[in-house]
Amino acid sequence: MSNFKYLVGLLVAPTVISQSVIDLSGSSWTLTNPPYNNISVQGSVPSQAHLDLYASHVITDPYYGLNDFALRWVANSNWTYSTLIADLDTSRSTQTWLLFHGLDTFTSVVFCQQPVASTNNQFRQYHFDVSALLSNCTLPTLSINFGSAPLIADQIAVEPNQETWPYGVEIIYELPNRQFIRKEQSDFGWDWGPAFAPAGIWQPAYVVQLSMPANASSDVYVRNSDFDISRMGQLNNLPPNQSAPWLLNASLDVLGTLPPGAALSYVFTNASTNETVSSGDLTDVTCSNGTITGMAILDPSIYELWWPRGLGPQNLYNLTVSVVDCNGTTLASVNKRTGFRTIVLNMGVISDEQLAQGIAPGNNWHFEINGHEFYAKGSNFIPPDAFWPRVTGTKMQQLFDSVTAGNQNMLRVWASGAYTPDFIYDIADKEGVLMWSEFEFGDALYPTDQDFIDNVAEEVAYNVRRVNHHPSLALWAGGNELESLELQNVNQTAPDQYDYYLAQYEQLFLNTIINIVYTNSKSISYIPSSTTNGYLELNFSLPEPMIERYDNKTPGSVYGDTDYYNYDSSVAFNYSSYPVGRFANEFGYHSMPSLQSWQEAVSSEDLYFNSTTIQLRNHHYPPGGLNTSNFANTSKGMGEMTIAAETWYPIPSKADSLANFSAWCHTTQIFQADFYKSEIQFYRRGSGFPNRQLGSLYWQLEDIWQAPSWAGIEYNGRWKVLHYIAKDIYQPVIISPFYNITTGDFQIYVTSDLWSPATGTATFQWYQWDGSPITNISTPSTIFTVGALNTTRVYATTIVNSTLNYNNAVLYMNITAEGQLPNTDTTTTFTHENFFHARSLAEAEMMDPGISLTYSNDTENFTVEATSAIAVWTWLDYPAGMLLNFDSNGFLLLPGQPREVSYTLKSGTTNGSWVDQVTVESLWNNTLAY
Ligand code: BMA
Repeated sequence: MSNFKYLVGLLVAPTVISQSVIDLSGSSWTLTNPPYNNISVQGSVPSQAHLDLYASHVITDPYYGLNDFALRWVANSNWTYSTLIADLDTSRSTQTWLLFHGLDTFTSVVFCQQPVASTNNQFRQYHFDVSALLSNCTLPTLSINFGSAPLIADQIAVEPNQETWPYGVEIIYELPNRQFIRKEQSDFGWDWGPAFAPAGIWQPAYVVQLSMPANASSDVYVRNSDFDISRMGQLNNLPPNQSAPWLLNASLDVLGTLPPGAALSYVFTNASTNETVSSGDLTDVTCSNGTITGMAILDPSIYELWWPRGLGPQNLYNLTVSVVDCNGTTLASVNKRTGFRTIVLNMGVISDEQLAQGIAPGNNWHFEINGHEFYAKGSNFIPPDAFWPRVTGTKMQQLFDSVTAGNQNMLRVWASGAYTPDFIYDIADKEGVLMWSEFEFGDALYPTDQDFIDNVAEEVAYNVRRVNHHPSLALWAGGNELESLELQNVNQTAPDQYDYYLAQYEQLFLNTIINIVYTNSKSISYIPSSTTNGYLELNFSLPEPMIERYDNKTPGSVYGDTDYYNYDSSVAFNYSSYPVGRFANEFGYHSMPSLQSWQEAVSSEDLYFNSTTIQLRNHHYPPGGLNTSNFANTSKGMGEMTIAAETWYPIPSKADSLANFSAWCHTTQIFQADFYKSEIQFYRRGSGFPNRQLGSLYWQLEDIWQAPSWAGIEYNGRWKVLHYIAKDIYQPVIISPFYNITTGDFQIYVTSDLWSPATGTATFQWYQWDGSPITNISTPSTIFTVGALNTTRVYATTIVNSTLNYNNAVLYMNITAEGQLPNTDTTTTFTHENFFHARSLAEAEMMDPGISLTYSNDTENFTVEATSAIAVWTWLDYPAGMLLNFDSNGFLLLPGQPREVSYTLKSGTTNGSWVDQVTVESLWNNTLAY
């Protein structure tokens, strides 16, 4: 494939000739490894060296076996991508620019065999005027030399006067010193991923040639733009007036020279009908440093609001903003799809009105969409691949289909990957998934010398401007666990240096970054750190507008969001161990991927629970360096999964070693799902408790590769037990049990995140495992009304030994309720079921449920039925090599009550023969030794 050139014809006077944009994407590149140059293979753009070496069979699949370690040499090498730029006009009188949307990371750029520049930030857009070099060019070559990021990071770390931190502040996963460089932090390893530290032109690259006729200074090319739609008078982090007009601020960064008197115009079209909705000129136009900015006040009555999934429709508009010269000629246009909404993270003081409602004093910590509080249901998004260039739109659409099928309305885009590409935000806009987005800093403190700050400032401005128009953009956070973990680390290990490092933290996150966000966006809230107690004061007239609360808490008051991990599985279902905050932004426990996923990455002789390969692919706990013969850390994480499985479920011990491995993997997934469900229902119940809890985002949505992790979706898109269970417990109206093992106190609540009350009936029945009802405990049905975003108790008792044989008793509960989904005027019937057992299922007197599975060609659904006893954690499974999800899975079956299960086929099969390979099991199968 050759470089692709397109001409942008301008409909103007004959003196202006066309501009030319050459897209450097494709495979007309060569990849070599200086200084040895003993490797020379076809390279491509966008790509990274590992991917091109793999495509050329120089290396095997980086994800296979122990290649995480074996391919360290690739990260430790230098790589050069070079090409001859076809179609480059070397003769014409033009202004010529090289434009890179992403270089990963340390490069020197050489054009026409002459040095252009060097770069040191994966997240910046770079543009270089190479007009002068072109006038001297016989052979238009471009070569980009990438230095080894791990080696350069090590060199930067020992530069004179370089910053240091107390031991342990930088969490080292595999490769050290990531905090000195502006590259995806998890490229150096994380507790769920490998450490490939790839290098390459990972985003599109262009040559832009602008016409430069003698009398024309008016050819411009838009390289980036910022569209901000807010309510008039809106200030960041504060709830705006919902009846105010909309304010559009548009700002275009251009290559070329803006002519005197340049103006801006806009057109909104409805994105589904293409009809023009409004158009006009922007006012207050200013030009400075290659940026032209203007504004318009928009009549709110003509735009439909955008809502997250489940809360209303996702109305979208295409906005075209054009640069127009004084003759009325359009010089350049940029079109972006956007939407009208306000989204605010409200961290304001709890009001008297809220206090009167029974909400605990302190500060709020919840999101408001278009002025409405809502319950944020979702998970944390990590890089979907260690190599971004191979992340396709199809894969991301499938992932977001899983997110929305899973009843999630918000993802937290975690802070140590890469800034999300626009095509993913576009999917989120369309699907109605809010994206809490973060700057790429995590689990370390960072330097604050001027070069570092300046570099970060460019990165932040570019990315804030690039993505600001997406209605799915929900928040900017400075970084991951900086306040809750990093500053605490310093405080504990070196308290005398706390003020010094705190000042640096504030310089970066509460001075530099916040001001860039606030300058470029009025519509988005900011927090310096993902988990935070919020602010003490927000004052826009101060140079540092946000004064943080830190631990300045009043006893009895509730502040901030929570981050909770507890690997002592013995207390997993003890509600008193969970944090009581306003919002849960991280919590979780790791599990194994399925056998089908393992088989993609591990040879058959290594497919057993604690094989060397499996242990070394488990990075919880991370190796903490490059030593791969120390198994102490991974053993601890493997042990945690093992103990949890053994504590809470029958222990698989199958004669067939592969079946045993599969059963073990699956049991770790059941524990994970069980634990998350317990936490999610606790957090959701908090919506009606004094802490007024309004969010649950579990750790983590998806996997970066095939390995043990906190994910609910495996690397190939397959749902773990967790994703099914989260789907179930994220339904709008749920019933859930709460048991205090110490007192025997047992209560059942109905919780709703609808915006109006729902009314229904809750029923309960205790059964023995053989399916026969237990009648000596009274369980009358209850009629209930649950308020908007609230919870109500529908059952309370005390469970004591004398009334129940704990090990032969399971309580089944369900609800049917009528209510309205937000922004609809029709009544919907909501149903939900749940079950409870007071003791570990490891001790339960379970019986063979005799499960049958049939498939109907007419309905194209499966029917699953327990014929002889209760089945718990009923699990339908499907073969490797295809992707589907069932509409429900991991459920309880009462005997004689068949359940129809539909599915969504996503990829991998063209004929229906797979339906015969679908299997069904339940936890009972763990007791069988076949
Ligand atoms: C939190 C996250 C991640 C990490 C996860 C699991 O610390 O912010 O950094 O991967 O927990 O340990």
